[in-house]
Amino acid sequence: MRDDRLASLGCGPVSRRRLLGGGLALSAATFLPACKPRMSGLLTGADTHPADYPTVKAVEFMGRYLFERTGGRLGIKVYAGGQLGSETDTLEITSFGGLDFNRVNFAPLNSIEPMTLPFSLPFVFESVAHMRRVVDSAVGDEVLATLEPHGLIGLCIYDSGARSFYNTRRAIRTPDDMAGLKLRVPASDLYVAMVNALGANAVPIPFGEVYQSLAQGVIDGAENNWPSFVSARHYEVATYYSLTEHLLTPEALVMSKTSWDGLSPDDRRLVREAAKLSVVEMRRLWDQRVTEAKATIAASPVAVNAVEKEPFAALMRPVWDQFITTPAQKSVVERILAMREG
Ligand code: BDP
Repeated sequence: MRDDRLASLGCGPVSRRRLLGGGLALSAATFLPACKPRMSGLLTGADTHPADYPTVKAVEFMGRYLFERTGGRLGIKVYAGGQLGSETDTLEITSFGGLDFNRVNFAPLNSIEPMTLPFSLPFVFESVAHMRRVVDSAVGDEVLATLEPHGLIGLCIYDSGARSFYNTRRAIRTPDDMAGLKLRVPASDLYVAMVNALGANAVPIPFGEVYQSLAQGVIDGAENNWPSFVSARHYEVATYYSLTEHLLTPEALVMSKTSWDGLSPDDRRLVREAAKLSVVEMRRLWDQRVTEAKATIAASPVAVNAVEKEPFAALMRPVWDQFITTPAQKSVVERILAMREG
């Protein structure tokens, strides 16, 4: 992250060595912010998506709610478009208190907390309705609560539709069509294993670098939902979108525990209330956005093809056993499956 942006967040750069010297284990960032807690005023948020994306709009909705309810004492400024860095980097910054809110996919949370893995399993959710039922149940709250020891307060869960494969080379109809393709995945070992299990080569790259990597031929494709495929302009270069719909992994809105601890009990209740209401707003915006994205693709040169999902599911199934190993994870998976209709 650029120093002037950190400064605007009230942060000064601290060297990695100083932090490590202080006994902290860091992975990605060389410089991390040392920030004053902001218990009131304009709270900050990060999102990898552009300013008009439903997740950004939902958090801004939350900010307006807080602003109105506190007579202007609290508000949220969302730094959209990945301007503060990749989700992995901004999560680290959030857990150290350099950002107040962060909206991320569950994928980067997989490497932080194993209890987030059940939501990222291929074909675990049978439909959007099933995913919503699960995240609205106690399971959603329990999984969010597992983030607290990592310095993150899980506030709510947003939709992310179904992820499908797209690429620059050919329509994917059967797993054989995946052979040898270099496919971008988010920073999650589960995604790497899942894509490699299909015979492709998984390449973990931050979301913000995918367009360029596709355009330069560094990768052949990626996988994502309709709205991301369109808003990140990946469809301009990857003209085959194959409806594998292998993941219905949702998104999480988290708050820095440092910032949370600085709030009064009343403000905490208000933040939770605002987050809950933002889910309703997000789903409304999301459903609209999916319809718009499909229309954009229908009017573009992209070839969309249906896929028989069973052979993909069968090859991906072993990753369930590879990544779901503890009784607590198994119990979450069982509860997810028990909420299926079919
Ligand atoms: C999108 C998610 C975003 C992720 C991105 C990805 O909304 O949070 O960063 O996928 O693939 O669907 O990295």
